Amino acid sequence: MDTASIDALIGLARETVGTAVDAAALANAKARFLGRDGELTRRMKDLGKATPEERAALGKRLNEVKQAIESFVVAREAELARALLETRLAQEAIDVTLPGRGSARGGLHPITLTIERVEAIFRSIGFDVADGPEIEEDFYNFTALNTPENHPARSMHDTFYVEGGLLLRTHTSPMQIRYARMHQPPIRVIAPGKTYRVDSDATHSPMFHQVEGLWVEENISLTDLKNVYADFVHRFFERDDIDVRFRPSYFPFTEPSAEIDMRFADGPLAGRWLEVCGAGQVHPSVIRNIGLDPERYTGFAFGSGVERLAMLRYGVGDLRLFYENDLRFLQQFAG
Ligand code: 2NM
Repeated sequence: MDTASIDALIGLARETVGTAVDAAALANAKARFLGRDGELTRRMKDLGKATPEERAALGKRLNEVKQAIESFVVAREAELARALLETRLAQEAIDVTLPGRGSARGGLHPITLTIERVEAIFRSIGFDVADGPEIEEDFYNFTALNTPENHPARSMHDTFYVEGGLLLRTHTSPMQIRYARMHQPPIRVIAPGKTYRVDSDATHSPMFHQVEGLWVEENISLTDLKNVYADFVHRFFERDDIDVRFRPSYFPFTEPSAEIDMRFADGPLAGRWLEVCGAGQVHPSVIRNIGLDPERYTGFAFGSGVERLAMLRYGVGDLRLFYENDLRFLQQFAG
């Protein structure tokens, strides 16, 4: 075994190990020289064939070569690890100086904003806010409200009936009936929410929102109703130049009944009477149906369309804008 071929082996190993492109190639290169059948291993096995005089020097030299090749492997391992780390660092780098993309901000729907506004005003006058089911029983939606069995509002042309003799509430008053039967006078409550009627055209939606109010106590009169509602409209529209008037009307649940109109002195609607509310003195039968004596207790009730209030307050000309959810419309209300 000649020294030249051993020197050549070192050069070959340095080249092969030093250019291994990844861990697998490096393992192959290592095996090629140091493995069981490796080129160096073979030479070490051949050591026995050398003469005793040669053997010591040759053995020493082969050991040096082995250590050299091992050091090439360790060095290449370190190089590959560092390269891998650098690749990862480059890939995972985040440029913290890039400007952010920002995020779109949500906002409350104008109908929700209107309901919240109405609630805040009536709470400040001492009203509670009732809640209740949108799928109702006939009793709370009609019977307790003094609506006769043959009243047209009960027909399938006007009311959505669902399974089990239930219906979609046609006004928010059933919430007030439920509330009034659970509380003692003085009863001061408003009931806002969704209502449903078989009705659909440019000015009617099968789903719309109402807010109704009810005040039952001893000695409560229509004067109180007019004062409360007039106070409400002035605060709701944030203006003093509003007149309010009552016109005779009819509802099964109030007697007498009235429509409440309002009129702005200024602005685009100036001088026009606008119908904003139905109202009246609570019918004695309704007082009885909420468990009270109509000889002792009287009260008033009213109901307004939330969409109508929102259209007047925000100057919205078309009811359907509230239901289409076009962001160009909705974004104008986002706080
Ligand atoms: C209206 C008009 C008139 C009303 C009546 C009641 C209750 F609960 F006392 F029976 N709640 N709301 C009422 C009265 C509603 O809406 C146009």
